[in-house]
Order: sequence, then structure tokens, then C-alpha cells
Amino acid sequence: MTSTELLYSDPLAAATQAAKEIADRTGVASHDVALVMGSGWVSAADALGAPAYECNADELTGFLPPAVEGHSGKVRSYELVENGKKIRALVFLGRTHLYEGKGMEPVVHGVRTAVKAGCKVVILTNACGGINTKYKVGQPVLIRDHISLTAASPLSGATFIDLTDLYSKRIRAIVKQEDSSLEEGVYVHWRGPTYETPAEILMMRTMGADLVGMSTVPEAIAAHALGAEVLGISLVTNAAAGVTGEKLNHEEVIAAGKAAADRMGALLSSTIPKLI
Ligand code: 8IG
Repeated sequence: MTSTELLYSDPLAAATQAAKEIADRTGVASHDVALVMGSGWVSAADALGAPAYECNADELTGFLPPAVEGHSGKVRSYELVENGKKIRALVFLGRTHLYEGKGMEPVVHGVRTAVKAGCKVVILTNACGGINTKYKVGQPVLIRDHISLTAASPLSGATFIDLTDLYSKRIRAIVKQEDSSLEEGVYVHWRGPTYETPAEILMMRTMGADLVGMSTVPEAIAAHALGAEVLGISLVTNAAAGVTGEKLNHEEVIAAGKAAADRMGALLSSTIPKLI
């Protein structure tokens, strides 16, 4: 069986296998914290220093080969030391999205692998549209809760899992101690790849949503279901459709991510040691 066949036929076995490969390659039997760096966040990882190990994600079981040649995600292992305490962070640069059309398994394979590799905390970052008009472009917002408009779950079978504390209150409190200016919001998961219409944004706002994006929600559910604590941080990189009257463009998103990278990197590196 190929590694991709294993991903689709037995996703937890694929995650367990990938975790074992990570332990073998890094020499680190167990990692502590996982970080998924979404678009606009990749350069924030530089604040963590030099990685102890890096490989292309598709060298590991179950991670799909790149859709575009040379565009594979990277997996890194970092050793962070604070007050003599060693913390091992497993960092995924880039992720797979539902809109790519490859199904749910590759979307959540990274976080499942991370939990199987020992991670007790999973930090999910993303770039998103701001529905709440008080948000400014370049502002980070902690995810307090979500609304799934894809209704796509990574779980199947009679697994009726409670999601009332999906985005850990404990962790949000610690992050807000680091930066008391941080706001919290409700994130809507939208399949994409199209952005919303202005009417859809109005619907989302009416439903109580603050942020909208195309990731994070399946990964949060998959990580929580395996027992990890989840933190979600969204970087508002554009006002959602119809909010300003401007059209949405991808360049704006990239520029806002770059501009915020230093602040986000500092926030992550100061927060991570306090989570474990
Ligand atoms: I960056 O406005 C980013 N990702 N669905 N809507 C949705 N996803 C996004 C948006 C947005 N901006």
C-alpha cells in the first residue's frame, strides 16, 4: 500500500506512522506543542530561531506530494529553552485546505500526526477576512468559537464529541496575559475557493460571526478529538466582502501577513513556553 492509500484507508495508522518517522528523524521521542502556520504566518516562524530539524512534508507518510512542483509544505522541529525548561515544538509550514478537493483526510493529517507525536497543545494560525467592522487589517484575533458552514467533519461514526471548550479557555487566558490588547471572535469556516458574496457576509454577521476563512475548523476538531488542547489565532488580512466596498485581492492578504509577522512571531515565542 502506498503512503497516500494508507492515509485514506486508515488515517490514524498513517498519522501514527508519520509520528514515528518524525521521532526517528529528529531523535525527539515526544514533541510538546504543534504549530500550523497558515498563509501570512510562515515568516512568523522565524522568531522561533533556527530549527533543529526540517524536511519536506511529503517525505513523511500520508503527506501528499505538492500540487505545484517545489511547493511542498515543510515540517520543522524546534527546541525552545526557557528558564532551563526544554520545549519541543513541531511546526508545519503550510496546510491542505478543503477547497483543494482532496477530501478531509489530508486536511487533518498534520494535526493528527502532531498529537500522535506527543503534542498536548495544537496552535492553529490562519489568515482570514474580518466580518466584525471593529477589526483592522493586520490585527490578530483569538478564536473563541466557530461556526461550520461546510458542515464537514473529520470524524465519522458515533463519536459525539463535546465542543463547548474546543478553543481552550485556559490557553486563551495565557495568551491574553502576554498581550492584553488581543480581541476574541467567532470564526466561520467557508469551503471556498471563492470568497463570500456580500450577502453571505451579511448572513454570517447576523449569525454572530466575526471572522471568516477556509481552514482551521476541521483541524481543531480532529486535534480535540484526540485529546489535544487547541489555540486558534486568526490574522485579519482583509475586510470581508461588502464591508468596505473594495474587491478582495490575494496580494493584500500577503502584504498584511508580512507586515504582522514580527508581532505574531514575538507573541508565539513568548507564549509557547507558558502553555506546557
Ligand atoms: I486571507 O474574506 C482570507 N481568507 N472565506 N473570506 C474567506 N476566506 C478568507 C478571506 C475572506 N480572507
